[in-house]
Amino acid sequence: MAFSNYIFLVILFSFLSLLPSTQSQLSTDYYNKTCPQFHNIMQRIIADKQLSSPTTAAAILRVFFHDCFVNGCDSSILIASNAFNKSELDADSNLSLAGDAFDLITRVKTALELECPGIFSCSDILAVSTRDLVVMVGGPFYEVLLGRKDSKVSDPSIVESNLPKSTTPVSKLLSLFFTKGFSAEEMVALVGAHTIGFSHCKEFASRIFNFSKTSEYDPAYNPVFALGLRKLCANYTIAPEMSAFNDVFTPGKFDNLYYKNLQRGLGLLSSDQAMVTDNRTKPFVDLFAANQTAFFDLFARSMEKLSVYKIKTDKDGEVRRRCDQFNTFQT
Ligand code: HEM
Ligand SMILES: *[C@@H]1O[C@H](CO)[C@@H](O)[C@H](O)[C@H]1NC(C)=O
Ligand SMILES: *[C@@H]1O[C@H](CO)[C@@H](O)[C@H](O)[C@H]1NC(C)=O
Ligand SMILES: *[C@@H]1O[C@H](CO)[C@@H](O)[C@H](O)[C@H]1NC(C)=O
Ligand SMILES: *[C@@H]1O[C@H](CO)[C@@H](O)[C@H](O)[C@H]1NC(C)=O
Ligand SMILES: *[C@@H]1O[C@H](CO)[C@@H](O)[C@H](O)[C@H]1NC(C)=O
Ligand SMILES: *[C@@H]1O[C@H](CO)[C@@H](O)[C@H](O)[C@H]1NC(C)=O
Ligand SMILES: CC(=O)N[C@H]1CO[C@H](CO)[C@@H](O)[C@@H]1O
Repeated sequence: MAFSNYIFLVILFSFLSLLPSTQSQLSTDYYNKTCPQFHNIMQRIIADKQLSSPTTAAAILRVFFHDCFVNGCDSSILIASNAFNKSELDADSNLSLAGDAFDLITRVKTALELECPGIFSCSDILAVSTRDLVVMVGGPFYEVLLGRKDSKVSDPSIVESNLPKSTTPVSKLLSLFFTKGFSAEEMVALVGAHTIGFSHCKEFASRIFNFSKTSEYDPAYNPVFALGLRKLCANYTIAPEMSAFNDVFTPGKFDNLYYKNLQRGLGLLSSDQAMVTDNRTKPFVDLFAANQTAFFDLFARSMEKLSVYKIKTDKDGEVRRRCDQFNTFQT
């Protein structure tokens, strides 16, 4: 009797350890006892930062996306390279991730370390800051579950294959998002993040200069828009910081104009514009262009999903003391 109970327990325990424990450990109350003031502290710093640097919201939204898509939302993107090791930040695709995002995380982390040392993970800071800034610029609210741990690795060699490029064709974009469990509709909603922020000229230069034998610029562009971009980017090879807004009409506001732009040939990147031509993505572009509520609902749900993608738990993570370094390398 005792023996069979023992067997039963052993079986039960080995069964439990097979369950995906990652998500069940997250909760909105995770820091209620250990760091109850965290949200007040964060909100003050986030609001100050966004008001003084209005590019912060877009910067952090993109950094969050890049963090999550490369082996999960675990702050591996925040690790700085050192003389011995390269980190994700060294990979080509990270080129031009805006410094405002990293600055904000450092400020929040410093304040939270004073309030509740060693408690609050950088991954949770990144997830909550992203949500708060999306809301601040007019986007939808969504719940962010808490309790992520920070990664102990940051590998530049896996960045390239996990992130989309402006030149990636729709089929490849779809398969990239499918592999990570996102549908075509969710992909189109997430890319709606391009309703804020900007892109450097080099990301769309091939669409506006020497496009083909018969056309100087991509005929998918609205001609007036294309000529404006050609002027703006005329010197981009000697002034690589030259950039254009992703949403030409309301670049600082989170709304559905991005999708209306695509319908009028005002999609900045080739990957943007292609979504309105491909019949697997076009229905969703049309839906979100016609109905902002539908866009906001789906964006919020997709961000909730993205925010828990491949998160780390106790075994494979830690709470970093500094967001840009693993604890092992800190003095
Ligand atoms: C189809 C997939 C996507 C492609 C090909 C793509 C590509 C790009 C490129 C090339 C830039 C310009 C970077 C620069 O020049 O500095 C950019 C900017 C941006 N991307 Fe994406 N992206 C995609 C999906 C997403 C998703 C899913 C999000 C977030 C949920 C996102 C958020 C942003 C933001 C906010 C910016 C502006 C950054 C800033 O102003 O600092 N993107 N994207
Ligand atoms: C945790 O704190 C939040 C915000 O103060 C509150 O809304 C929630 O009810 C708390 N949860 C628990 C279990 O105490
Ligand atoms: C470099 O990375 C390797 C593998 O992740 C790690 O074992 C090593 O300790 C790291 N060294 C430094 C100085 O960061
Ligand atoms: C376009 O191509 C021509 C000939 O190949 C070249 O002389 C010119 O510099 C190119 N223009 C741009 C903007 O790259
Ligand atoms: C490009 O450079 C030329 C020469 O330096 C300058 O006259 C012109 O104003 C610049 N154009 C733009 C759009 O920056
Ligand atoms: C898209 O178009 C292709 C070819 O025109 C067709 O074979 C396919 O069934 C269409 N797919 C959808 C989802 O409409
Ligand atoms: C817009 O989308 C929302 C959410 O999906 C839906 O409830 C609403 O009926 C739609 N409005 C119109 C005018 O179709
Ligand atoms: C923000 C940041 O550190 N970005 C880095 C991305 O990678 C390039 C190298 O390809 C670095 O030069 C950037 O500093």
